[in-house]
Amino acid sequence: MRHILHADFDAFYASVEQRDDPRLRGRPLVVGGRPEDRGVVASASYEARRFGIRSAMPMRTAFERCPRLIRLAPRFERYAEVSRAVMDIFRSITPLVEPLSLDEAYLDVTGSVTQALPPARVASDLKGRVRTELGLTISVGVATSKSAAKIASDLDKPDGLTVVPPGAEREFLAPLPVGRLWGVGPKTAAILEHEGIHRIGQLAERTDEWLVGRFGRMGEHMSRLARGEDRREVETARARKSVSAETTLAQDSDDPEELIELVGRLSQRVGGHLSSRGLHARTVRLKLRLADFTTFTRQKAVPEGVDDSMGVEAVAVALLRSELAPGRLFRLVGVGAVGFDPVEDEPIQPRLVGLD
Ligand code: DCP
Ligand code: MG
Ligand code: MG
Repeated sequence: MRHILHADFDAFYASVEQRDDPRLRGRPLVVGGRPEDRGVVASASYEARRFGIRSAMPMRTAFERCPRLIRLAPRFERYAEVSRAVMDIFRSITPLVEPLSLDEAYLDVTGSVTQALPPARVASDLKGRVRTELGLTISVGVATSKSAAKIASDLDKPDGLTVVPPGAEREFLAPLPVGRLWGVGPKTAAILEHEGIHRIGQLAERTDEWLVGRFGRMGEHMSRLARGEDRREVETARARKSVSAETTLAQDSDDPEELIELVGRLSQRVGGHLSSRGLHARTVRLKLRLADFTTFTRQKAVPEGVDDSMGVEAVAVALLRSELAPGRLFRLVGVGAVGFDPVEDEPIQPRLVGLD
């Protein structure tokens, strides 16, 4: 059995600002773009949330809800610095840290747990260290799987600690709204609600056939998560297995020119990702699906490594050429890069438009 924590800062950007400037503490504060530029709220302090102010809300609406709101422009460099510091604290208790964004990560702490030190203690010790060393609070979920830990960390914010006892995952999830499940966005949630499925427990009771009929492969995934089954491992960037891109052709094709052009474009995407992350791949892989859905891969090791679009493209196109034949119709092509050299973990942070 594994013990996984999911840790997430409370009101991250806003809390960093309140920590750095004591005059802002206890005040309704948001970080985000200017209302006159159609800016949006990136982060709202818990004082601001009492007015119903939330992330992604137009800044203008936020000011309507609370005219004495304080707005600050984001200082991304500062948040990145705090992020590095918290990830260092996480890595000091386990090497198995998977950052999800600047302010959150999964930690596999199985190796730290003993009789005397149950997972809940590991989590509360961690919260204590973050508070004393960084002057900030995190909320932590403790569970035997990633998805349960992530859901748990959000239930008792701010400064929360929620433990899902081993074996009680399904029971824990059952009363929660389906929208909490990983991968269930507002659209899927609406379809489920329409079918009378409001809680995760109701989803767990549906048969796989029903779910797959409605949602395809995604349905299978949802049903497993709803039953508390999630065997995904905590993956450090180091252990990250591949970067890939694929696409289904508008029409099955055996045209060499079209296929080579497509593989070139996919290679650009994969290569761009490698260069921007400073990743070095040792193998390039081509994925092919024929018109009859037969799917296979061809790969080539590159001892000197590839780290850019040109490198990926050269290998991927060579692999493709040996598969081309008149009348051999392809339905899907994909390009991947695998086998990375060690690099520093680097969390990805989505940025909202309209921030200044
Ligand atoms: N962020 C953003 N735009 C969003 C959501 C988030 O720019 N739509 C940024 C600002 C947040 C940070 O990412 O401070 C972390 O995102 P969270 O979703 O964890 O939100 P907070 O940490 O602000 O609040 P919470 O206490 O709910 O975690
Ligand atoms: Mg947060
Ligand atoms: Mg977060």
